[in-house]
Amino acid sequence: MRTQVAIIGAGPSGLLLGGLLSHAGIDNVIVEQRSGDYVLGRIRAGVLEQGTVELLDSIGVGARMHAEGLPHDGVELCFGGKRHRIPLFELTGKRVMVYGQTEVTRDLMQARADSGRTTVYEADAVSVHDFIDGQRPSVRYRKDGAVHTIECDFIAGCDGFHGVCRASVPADRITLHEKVYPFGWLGLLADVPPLSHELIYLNHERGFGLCSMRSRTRSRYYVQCSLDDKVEQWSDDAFWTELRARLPADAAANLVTGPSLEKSIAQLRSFVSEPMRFGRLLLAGDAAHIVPPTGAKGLNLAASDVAYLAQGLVGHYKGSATELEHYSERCLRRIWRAERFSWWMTSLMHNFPSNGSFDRKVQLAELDYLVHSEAASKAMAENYVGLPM
Ligand code: RFL
Ligand code: PHB
Repeated sequence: MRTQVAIIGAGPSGLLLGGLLSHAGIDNVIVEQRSGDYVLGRIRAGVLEQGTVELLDSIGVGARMHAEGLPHDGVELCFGGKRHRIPLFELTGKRVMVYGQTEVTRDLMQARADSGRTTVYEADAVSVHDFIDGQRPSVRYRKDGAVHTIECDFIAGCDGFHGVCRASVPADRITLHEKVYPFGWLGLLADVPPLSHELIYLNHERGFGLCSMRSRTRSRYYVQCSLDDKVEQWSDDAFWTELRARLPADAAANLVTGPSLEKSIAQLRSFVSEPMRFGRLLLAGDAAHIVPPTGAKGLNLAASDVAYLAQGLVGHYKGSATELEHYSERCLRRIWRAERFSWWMTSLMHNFPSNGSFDRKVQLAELDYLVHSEAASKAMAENYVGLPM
């Protein structure tokens, strides 16, 4: 098989890049190791920045998002038993869209199926070759017992944190920056009406909590948990009891509980690999960087990476190398600002095992300042709704 761009991974990065390239008339093939149903079963992000919404609109896949997604004008921060609203729209003129990553993925998959472009699901032993110095890179994979090769001009590594692309770069060409946090998030999805019409981020002595949603009838909640916890140890009852204990009394009284549809534990990590281009291999999304989910930035960063990448590739095929040459630099500037914001919000909202009473008091003082200073609220709001591309 021969194509212009071979995309590894059919998560949001790979599917969106495929959509942008197809829209610009650039041929592409996506190779994914899992099945489509498996990809759709991973419950992850819920908050889209306006830039991400506009990108989905630009390739004509935004209709269901606008019909079913929930535009939010504010978020709440809760600490010391009180709720405080950050009026995002009032402070920035921008809102965010609550629409699950699963739904974004489903819409992109549908558009891809309609376009007739090739997506290979359940590809085994995917490997990438001849990208550093060669002009003719290739991708190999095994499917139904046979080995297949894709010859291409470029390989886009959209295969997530555990993917094969970053791992195939010679160690002396890449620099990794990493911070692992000493706790995780236990998430629960349930068909119960959300506690409130906006998201609530909780800072509590017992640990962080988050009340989010997927629709007016489906809620997504998280509680900070220990890294040693196993999801099987957490019954639904234990989850609801813990969440209720972290909520202020008025909110706890409104909490509607029900059986979980899904429960999982996510580790929190900050990670950046530099650069993002290695000859004809270009990394995008979680393959190149991870943020802790506290700032709701992971999927949005993946979207801005692939927007820059699509621009670079379109430029290349029109005869201009400049945009592709600056791909890493353009992405990394935005990535580091999102890394900083995500690290800051994680530090502000969680109970760190090493924190003493002094650190705890400083955390509360910072929250107090944040919600009572317009300048501080605005700085948070600007980052939360997404810095300009
Ligand atoms: P993905 O989604 O991991 O997709 C990578 C795909 O590559 C495939 N793959 C391979 N394919 C072929 N060959 C191989 N060798 C392969 N190895 C892997 C995988 O099967 C997979 O299908 O990466 P991508 O596309 O870069 O997308 C990134 C986002 O998924 C991620 O950043 C977000 O989910 C992060 N995130 C959030 N981001 C937001 O913007 N807003 C949020 O509200 C938000 N909440 C979250 C989150 C992540 C969470 N977890 C689970 C860490 C909440 C949580 C709890
Ligand atoms: C979610 O709804 O899953 C979600 C929302 C906001 C975050 C993280 C996750 O910061």
